[in-house]
Amino acid sequence: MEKPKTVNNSWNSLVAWVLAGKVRAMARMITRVEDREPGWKDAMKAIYSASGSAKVIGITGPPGAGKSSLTCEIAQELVRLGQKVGIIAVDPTSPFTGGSLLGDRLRMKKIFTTKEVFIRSMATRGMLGGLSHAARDVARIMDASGKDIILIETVGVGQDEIEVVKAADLVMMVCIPGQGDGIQALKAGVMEIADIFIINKADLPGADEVMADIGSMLALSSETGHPIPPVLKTSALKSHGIRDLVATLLTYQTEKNIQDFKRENQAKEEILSLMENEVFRSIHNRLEQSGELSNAVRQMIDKKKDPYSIVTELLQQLDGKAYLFKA
Ligand SMILES: Nc1nc2c(ncn2[C@@H]2O[C@H](COP(=O)(O)OP(=O)(O)OP(=O)(O)O)[C@@H](O)[C@H]2O)c(=O)[nH]1
Ligand SMILES: [Mg+2]
Repeated sequence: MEKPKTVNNSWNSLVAWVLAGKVRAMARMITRVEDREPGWKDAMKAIYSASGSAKVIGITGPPGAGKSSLTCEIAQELVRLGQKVGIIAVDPTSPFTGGSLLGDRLRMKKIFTTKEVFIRSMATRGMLGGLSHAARDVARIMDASGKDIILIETVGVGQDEIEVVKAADLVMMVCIPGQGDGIQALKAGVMEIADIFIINKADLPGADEVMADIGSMLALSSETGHPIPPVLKTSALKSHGIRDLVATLLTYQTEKNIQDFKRENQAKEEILSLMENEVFRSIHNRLEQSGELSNAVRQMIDKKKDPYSIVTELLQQLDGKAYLFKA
């Protein structure tokens, strides 16, 4: 069990600097929270009330659709409008971590060195407590540190990505001309979470066809009573359509009942996943320290016991706390 504690000194000053909007402190706090350094939870508690005002935008779409390029363009436009921007790139191979972007190093450098924009990359694997949780923590730290808009760029459109963008207030789905069958593939699970559709690379042929495909697909789903999300064309390469897109992002209001529903689900998921991590960690530590885990492993390897009985017995020994795990 963790003993109750106040935020220790090194956390104390760090938290104060984060709340004062200091970039280095923000970076440091993110790392320490990601590493689950002792006291991380108290530090998160301490910043919680200062968070909640930033708009978190998830940017998802198939690999190579131009998510990073668009993120860069959007960030620049937001800065032009006086907004403070945080970017979370959930992708180890993201151009933000070393690749080239539109072959335009200068522009990238410009955004890297703008003090209004803070960019943070996050590996897709091995985040303690899960990816969605990690992204949420990072966004919350940026938020408390005074960022107005937080852009989360994911890689691909798989289950992990859906998890990540679930932490967002608004989800932008980036599509491209020639995606054809891809649009069909998007249907599964992703369509429901997208609030805005972008057809990027509209400088290439076929943009109108994709727009029509998406339009008809959305018209079908609107029969279920959902409002039809806006569909916009952009070219990150030529900086076309970016102003309209940003204006839409800034003014977009999810319908009140959908927003409430989303918030409730997000809160519920956050509480449950924190709980899951904590309960598991505490039981794991306990079994490890008491030697029960290694005993059990031995018994299983020696075929003296099966894993099912082992788990049932271990749970029964947990001071009556086994009820936590009943179905
Ligand atoms: N023609 C054209 N090319 C673009 C546009 N936007 C991005 N690209 C190019 O598309 C390629 C992929 O761009 P990225 O921004 O890295 O795409 P991404 O979706 O972030 O890619 P991953 O993160 O790898 O999934 C690059 O070669 C870009 O130069 C656009 O509007 N038009
Ligand atoms: Mg990218």
